[in-house]
Amino acid sequence: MAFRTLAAPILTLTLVSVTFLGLSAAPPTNYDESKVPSYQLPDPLVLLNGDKVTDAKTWITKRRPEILELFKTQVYGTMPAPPKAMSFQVTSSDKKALGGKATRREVSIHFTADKKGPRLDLLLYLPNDADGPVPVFIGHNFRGNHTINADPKISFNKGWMRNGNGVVNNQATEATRGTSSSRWDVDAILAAGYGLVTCYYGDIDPDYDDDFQNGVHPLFLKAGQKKPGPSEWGSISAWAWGLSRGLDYLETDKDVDHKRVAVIGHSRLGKTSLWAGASDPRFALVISNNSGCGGAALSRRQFGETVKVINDRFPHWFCDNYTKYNEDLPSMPVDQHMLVALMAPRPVYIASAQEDRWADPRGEFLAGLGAHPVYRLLGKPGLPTTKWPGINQPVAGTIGYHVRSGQHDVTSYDWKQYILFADHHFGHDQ
Ligand code: GTR
Repeated sequence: MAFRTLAAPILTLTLVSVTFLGLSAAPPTNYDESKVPSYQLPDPLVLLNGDKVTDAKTWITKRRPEILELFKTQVYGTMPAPPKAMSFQVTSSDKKALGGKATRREVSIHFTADKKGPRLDLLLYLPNDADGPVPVFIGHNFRGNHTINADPKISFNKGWMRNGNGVVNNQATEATRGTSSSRWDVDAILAAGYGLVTCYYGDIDPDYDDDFQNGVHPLFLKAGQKKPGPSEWGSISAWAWGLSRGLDYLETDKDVDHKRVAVIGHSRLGKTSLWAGASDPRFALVISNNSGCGGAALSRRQFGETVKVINDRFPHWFCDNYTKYNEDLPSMPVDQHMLVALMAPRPVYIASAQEDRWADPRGEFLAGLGAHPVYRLLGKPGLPTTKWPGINQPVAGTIGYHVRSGQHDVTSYDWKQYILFADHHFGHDQ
């Protein structure tokens, strides 16, 4: 079948004759490169009917929509249109934030007319010394807006909070203020002339499996429907949808250049930023930080976390159809290089961490490489190397990549690369 052809000869580099797929239904976590099973990636430039895509028009009008539809119905689940009753409420705007260098703005996005329904609270920091509308980074945070900076005036989130990976209906305490600040280099972002927009992913959908009884999902159930259908949105789609609603607001904010919005996320929220960038072309630049399985990492490598493991542990993240591939990856019509390819021709940055083997750093690089032919078809440089770069040696074309030393995390080193990448593509450095 067409989608079982190899995407590019370079991807055969990882192919080895050892196949452990048949030995056991649930193989142990593999961290041994020599035990990566033999696999063939679907070719992003071959239509499901077998026709080769040789021009940009066919990519744009036929193959891209086909791949997008496959990710919607087979992986993350379809998303609804924004609710008609959606409204934006600027709840505060203070020019004296962070010692006077930024404006802190808070905005509630209401999804229902009565304002009692679920809502998404955005926190914006915009540099005060800007000459006009500024480009921004937007991304969800894991533990509430009040955790991203020690600023005592950030509104406190009283909603559901996760506790580690456990399902705990835990309320944040004041002591959590600023506790995630190492992941949000607000000073570097502002100094480089960018704004930061962040929101708490739990506002959109608390991150545990409850058959979607809370968050935004119930707002969109059809009469008599109890939960989303097998091809309808799971939590990652809902979180991505929330980022698009954030962008809807940014389009109305005169201090933000909404044509230069970079979407960013870490880990499960890196999967989310990729899916947001793929499903909403208004995001001008896309950043995946350590997104791993179901994010940038190639699923067929089965290195670290696998599709089966992620579906078993987090049944709510993807649509139910995704479980069809738990034990049958060869039949999956996509792999994650095709998710990266959906960003083309827009710039996309994939970041790995050396010790984050669970997320398969090499597999994240190979997904970028697998997307490269699509960028080339569209006349963009794509990824400037076919060789997995060394530690702390970023490479950047229209696809950027680095593997940082250290663990699964977002650090100032990562932000430095994202800012340089955005500078280049947003014309800040010209
Ligand atoms: C892990 C999960 C990963 C990653 C991570 C996170 O438990 O297996 O896919 O998403 O959580 O989001 O922190």
